[in-house]
Amino acid sequence: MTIYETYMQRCLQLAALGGGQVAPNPMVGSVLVYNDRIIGEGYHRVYGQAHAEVNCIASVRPEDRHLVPDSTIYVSLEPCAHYGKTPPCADLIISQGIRKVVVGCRDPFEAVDGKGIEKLRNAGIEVMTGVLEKECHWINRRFFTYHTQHKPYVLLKWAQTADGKIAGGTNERLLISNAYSNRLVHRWRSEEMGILVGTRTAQLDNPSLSNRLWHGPQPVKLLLDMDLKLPLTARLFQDDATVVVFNTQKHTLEPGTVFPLQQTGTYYYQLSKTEPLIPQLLHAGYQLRLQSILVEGGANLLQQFIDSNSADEVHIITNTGLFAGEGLAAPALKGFTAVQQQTLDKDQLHYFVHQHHPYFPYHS
Ligand code: AOF
Ligand code: ZN
Repeated sequence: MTIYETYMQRCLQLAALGGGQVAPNPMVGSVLVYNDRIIGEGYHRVYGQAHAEVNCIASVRPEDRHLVPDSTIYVSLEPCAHYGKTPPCADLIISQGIRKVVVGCRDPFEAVDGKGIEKLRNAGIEVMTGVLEKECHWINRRFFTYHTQHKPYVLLKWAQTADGKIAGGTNERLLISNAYSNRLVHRWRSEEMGILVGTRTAQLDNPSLSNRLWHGPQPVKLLLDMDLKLPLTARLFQDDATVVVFNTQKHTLEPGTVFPLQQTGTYYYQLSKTEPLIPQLLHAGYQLRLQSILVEGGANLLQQFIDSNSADEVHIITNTGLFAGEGLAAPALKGFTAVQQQTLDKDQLHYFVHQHHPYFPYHS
């Protein structure tokens, strides 16, 4: 690892501390280094508040202040160039007299998108880019997918038996998961902006789609129910979360509605019966500003995401001690590689994470 990578690694550690607090903004970390000594550290802590660079520079002790212009600032994401909820970080760096900036990766957000780096260079600052670029991109993969591909980052999740079944012979529920995996699933839910299920799953399993076993934010519940078959007595409607029902009959979301909404409740989003489903769902997710969606079933919906090459990551919980024999087969994965396997309890529950391009270890 080069010295630049070492300090960028520190930026990434700091950035991760903003997890769960800053979405839909990216997680960003920054360090200020004078003569191989860190004199300042900061990260984007809370959505709408100070950016990483601001916190980093503010953290410098009074006795080190005079060292700032001769220090190098490291940032895991390009410093911003725009007036958003806070003034541009590029301006702050310039006003501090800092002469060298090391950037992890470019910010794809259209108000920035290279303009921060350009602003710094125009001010005569030396800017080095692309240090641990893949890692910096990975930590904000939801934000990047949303801004560059104009769709949410899609994660699929299911639980299966040792012989690859997700339901029993007559579609009956199998007790595949346990307390460990239930809590893990609730954590996964809290990390995404939306959770999607199809009608049959909602009818047969009657899931709450809540994350009550974890302390993170509750994502928007997304129900695919083209013919509005699910009764409002279903469990997923019973708490005060926001639900969006994708259907072919009615639309109650005002144009321009974006998440997070001020008011919770149940909203209807109308889709076309004739257009392909998955692109419509991805477009709706983008329009509603959902940067990520966790799809929890059923098998048919999951398979449609896989077949249309629209899934970015797959999480599978496997109960290696349970064999179903007859039953509903788990979706068939194509073009994915397992990048992580973890044992969930001492005997039989394991979980696997699959991705398309596993270029470095999974950390989440
Ligand atoms: C940075 N450093 O720590 C972060 C940046 O609404 P605002 O003002 O908070 O701006 C949000 C945008 O700023 C966000 O979409 C992303 O492009 C950038 N985030 N930039 O220089 C940071 N969090
Ligand atoms: Zn900024």
